[in-house]
Amino acid sequence: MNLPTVLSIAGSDPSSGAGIQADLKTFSSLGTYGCTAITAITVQNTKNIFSVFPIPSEIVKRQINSILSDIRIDAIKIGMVYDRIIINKIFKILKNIKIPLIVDPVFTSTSGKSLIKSEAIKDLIKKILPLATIITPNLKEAIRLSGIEINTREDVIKSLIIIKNLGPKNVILTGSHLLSGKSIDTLIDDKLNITEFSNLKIRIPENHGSGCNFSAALSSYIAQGYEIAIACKFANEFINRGLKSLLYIGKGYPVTDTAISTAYSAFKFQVIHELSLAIKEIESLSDVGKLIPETQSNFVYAIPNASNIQEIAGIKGRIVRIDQKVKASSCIEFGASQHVASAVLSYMTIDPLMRAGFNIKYDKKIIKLLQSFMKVSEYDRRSEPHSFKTKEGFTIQWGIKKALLTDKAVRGIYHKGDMGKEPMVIIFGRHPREILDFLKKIIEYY
Ligand code: PXL
Repeated sequence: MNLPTVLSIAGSDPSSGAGIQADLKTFSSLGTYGCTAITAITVQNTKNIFSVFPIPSEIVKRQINSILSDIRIDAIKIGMVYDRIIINKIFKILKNIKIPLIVDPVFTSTSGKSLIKSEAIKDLIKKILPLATIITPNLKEAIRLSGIEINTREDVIKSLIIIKNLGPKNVILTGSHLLSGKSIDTLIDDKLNITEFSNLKIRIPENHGSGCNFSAALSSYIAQGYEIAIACKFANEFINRGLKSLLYIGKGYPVTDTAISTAYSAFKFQVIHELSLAIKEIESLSDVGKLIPETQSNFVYAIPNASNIQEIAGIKGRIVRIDQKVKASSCIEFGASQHVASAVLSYMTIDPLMRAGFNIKYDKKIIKLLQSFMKVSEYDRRSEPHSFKTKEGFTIQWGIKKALLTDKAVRGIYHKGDMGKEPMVIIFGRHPREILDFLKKIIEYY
């Protein structure tokens, strides 16, 4: 078996938030094999960089050559290069090599320490940038490279055009969240198309290593053969997941979690697997049809810490009643349910472990039955503030939170309907199996 490979030419960071160590972790977590050529040893922790020791340029050159002469490399990533001699050695090796090159123009650390000698910046610009398939400046680096102030989206585009004219085929300006509070990465590609990637709306604290990890993820995806715009989209998603779960490993800046994406894929797989087993079992129950409402049912299960309905799996279509039994009308997909998924999402803001949900029909007898073995709460759709009613998916979120105000350990929540809205009960569980057990109990006595 073989994996796609990336060679990272960069500095060492003993705290492993950035540099070579971060690159290797990101490569591994994305299924890529990482090789390294170390340009400098930094002495640092999460608070500060204390000193930088460049590696003799001849040794940098020999590290790169030893790898390229032996291992098939699918992408090369350049990070901290520090001084003119190292840059020129790297240039001489790479100028005739046709491997995709991803350059992170590293100038200073988050703590404000210089990671390149000032006289070497022009060498990086003149020699290395024109060789690059793509470069990944952040806002500060883009300001420095383009020489213009960046205050608006128009400035972002202006600076991208200026930087693209320095010679790289593509440029992606990362994390321009400073401008709008949202994390946006903006790509200018070889045909001068502009594409924005954005999906994080939380405020991001200053952190250590997100730039390295973004370009390492991008390098992995390019090594795996994705075209530039797709690789950028995936790298944006990878880093957003890392930024959402920043690790406070030291007393200083938090670092981005590079393992979360592996865990994320595993969670998604597990959720689909568990849900499909539970659905198979429901389909085998002979008397469950009587619980299905007019508008049919859905069965949903969220990944841990889901923050939107795209992270909640459900049945595309519905679970439909066929005589006394039920059948899933289609496959399981993330983002397939709006209604029941919104209810679970809402519940998870109060108890993150309550990740599964199933809606059944409302009947006084069912409520009585539920009350005999679980806590049940109610909300009145008619008392919802008007401003919520007009927004898609808000009623259910408002209702669930309202029903949970009095008691947090509720497993059944119902409403008795509104104009044109069927009354409904939603059963919640920590796991689809728990919901199955509830359903079996209801069927038995109803
Ligand atoms: O994130 C830029 C960076 C790159 N390389 C090394 C670093 C840092 C930031 O601290 O230490 C080695």
